[in-house]
Amino acid sequence: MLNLVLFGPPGAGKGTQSHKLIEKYGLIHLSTGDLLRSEIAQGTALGLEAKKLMDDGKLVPDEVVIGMISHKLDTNRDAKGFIFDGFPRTVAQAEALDALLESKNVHISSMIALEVDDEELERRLLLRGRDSGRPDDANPDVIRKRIKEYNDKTTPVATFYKNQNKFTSVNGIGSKEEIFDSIEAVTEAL
Ligand code: B4P
Repeated sequence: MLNLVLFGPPGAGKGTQSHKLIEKYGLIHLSTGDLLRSEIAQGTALGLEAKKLMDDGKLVPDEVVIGMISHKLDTNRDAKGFIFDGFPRTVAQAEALDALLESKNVHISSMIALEVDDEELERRLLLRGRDSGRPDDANPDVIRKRIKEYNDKTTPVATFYKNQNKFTSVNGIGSKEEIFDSIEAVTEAL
């Protein structure tokens, strides 16, 4: 099984590159951001709670996202592999993911991190906010808060995978195709 974690700050292009990887390798896309936005669109209790945090640039509690991922793994037992997009975002989530996968006798193949500077992240997210109306992309203060949450709580996840010799980073600046070529090279070498 090919199980990839796509890693990087908000707006690094995880969602964009996930779609290209799915096209090429036929993997199942597990995006916690998309799963949460779907809960919000359906107006569930979980969605209402998540919306408040997301609109404020904060992370949703670990147990909520771990539960969503566990459910998705159970409902896709015949998958060729998964792309974890935007998950894990804390070390607790990374530990929970390892335990979940171990119970199914599978493991993470690699974490691929997209490196993009803060100025470019802000530019991309504001642009998307204008086009998509995503509330967490519309406000520069919220964007900066998301980047701070990433620096405080999410960057240690890279060390977690470095310690397992599963970490590679690629330049996340350039055309979407150029970046995909770099990701593909890492994937083919696995
Ligand atoms: P996510 O939905 O995961 O979104 P993201 O980090 O903002 O974006 P991504 O990196 O996928 O960027 P994209 O490709 O779309 O998270 C949203 C919120 O959900 C979080 O803040 C948090 O509150 C909550 N959440 C999600 N997962 C969680 C978890 N595990 N635990 C707790 N909370 C969680 O690209 C962004 C833009 O850049 C797009 O417009 C794209 O077109 C553009 N772009 C992409 N590549 C480009 C390139 N090469 N050049 C120029 N522009 C590019």
